[in-house]
Amino acid sequence: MSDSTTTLSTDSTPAVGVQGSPDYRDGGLEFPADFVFGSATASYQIEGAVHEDGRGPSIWDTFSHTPGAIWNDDNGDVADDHYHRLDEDLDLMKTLNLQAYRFSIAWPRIQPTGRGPANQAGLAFYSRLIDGLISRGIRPVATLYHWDLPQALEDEGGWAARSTAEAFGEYARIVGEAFGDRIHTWTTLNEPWCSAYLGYGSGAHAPGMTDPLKALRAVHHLNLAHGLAIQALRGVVTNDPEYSVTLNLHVVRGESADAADAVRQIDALGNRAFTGPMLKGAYPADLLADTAEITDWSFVLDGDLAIIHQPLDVLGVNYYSTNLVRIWDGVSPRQNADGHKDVGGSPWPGASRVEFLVQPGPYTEMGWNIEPAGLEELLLSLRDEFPAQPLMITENGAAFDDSVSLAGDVPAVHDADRVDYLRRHLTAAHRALEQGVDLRGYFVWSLMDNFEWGYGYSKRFGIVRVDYDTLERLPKDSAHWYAQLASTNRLPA
Ligand code: GCO
Repeated sequence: MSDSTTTLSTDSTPAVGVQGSPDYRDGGLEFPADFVFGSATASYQIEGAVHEDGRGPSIWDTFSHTPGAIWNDDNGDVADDHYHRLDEDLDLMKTLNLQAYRFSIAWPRIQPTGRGPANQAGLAFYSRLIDGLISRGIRPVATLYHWDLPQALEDEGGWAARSTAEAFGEYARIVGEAFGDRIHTWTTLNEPWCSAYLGYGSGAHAPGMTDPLKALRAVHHLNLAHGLAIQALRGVVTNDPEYSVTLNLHVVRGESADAADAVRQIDALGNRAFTGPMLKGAYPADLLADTAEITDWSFVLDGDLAIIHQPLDVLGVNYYSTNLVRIWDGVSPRQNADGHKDVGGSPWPGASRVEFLVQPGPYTEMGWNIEPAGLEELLLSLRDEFPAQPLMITENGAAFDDSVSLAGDVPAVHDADRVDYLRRHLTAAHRALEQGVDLRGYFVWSLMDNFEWGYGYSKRFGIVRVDYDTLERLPKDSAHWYAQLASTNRLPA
């Protein structure tokens, strides 16, 4: 990995000035008094109750019930049963001293077919959640879309169709009218990269398609949906909320200086396809050129870029690990270690000459390399490219093969590897702060073990364990560690 070229944009500078312990295991670091510590979840991953109170089916219901699509044929029918355990989970958040909670609203609970009047029972559930957070002093951070598209909209073309973006604007208006007096931060989309490229390109996520043109159309319609949603929210809310979007930006490193073009292509598809229109009002020219054999992008209509280019109070950044790429020689077996479940299709339309190399460990249970320096590098490169843009880490965390220890008086989960992962990434975040990055907070993924998409319940990301037989919650050592951090703003020694 010497000579590594960097991340996010071809003109950004590699991270410099790394200080303190080289392994990022600093302790005792103080975070600013207004730095927010929270945790994150997503509706389909935790709620269950998929047939209740008028909820319509989503693409994840359909996909997870497709034999072979999910490990062990797991599905989210029950998940963590959060829908029925809302009060218990709110109390749990309070005992963990969380200052903010990032949750997502299931569109099919609000509009069962993605169109038409609001389902009052669906609104009532999230209203209880929001009020329960506020009464416990926890800031509500609401994501409008964490991948559970109403199936009826998929049947009309899903994100490959412009009409889905237009429907999303209307959904945002309904939710804004209902909760626009109480939400602290609105996040339009979670990781549109995954919705577009895993959903319509690789087929690893719902709706499970492998069509490069649809994937690129989805990129644009998700971007458009983001802009339409912010416009709709701004028109109806009555408090003074913050607006954001959450992106899974890719830290792309080249195997050698010769790999610069591979880095550039993945940076274009993975990062600038979203930051370009959202933060600069234009698609990058190299992205359009790289994908010219697939599409001429004529689905981008006059006026769309102005809609998408909305000022954001905060840019949400999800970070887990890095990517290492080079140009494939076309002869040796092509490596494909981009960290995503390989089900046949490619999540990188137009980048068939790029290969993703296996990186040095250690790894989490997802097989993702643990690289806290990548988080520091990402934050610095964002600062360099978008100096005026405040940032928030909206997801960071790790799956490990936890086990319950019955050795003490009470059962416990001694997840030292997760505590170490969190400490190292929070050290990286702190180093970025010291170098002038306007970083506002950190949300650990996840509050509790949950349905990890294509991997079902096999990967445990929670700081709270969920026993999937009894649905009991058990805070792991990492939860106690994080609770101390959240109450003191200081990394425990
Ligand atoms: C994502 C999603 C989460 C995942 C988490 C671990 O980032 O993919 O936001 O829903 O569960 O990232 O893969």
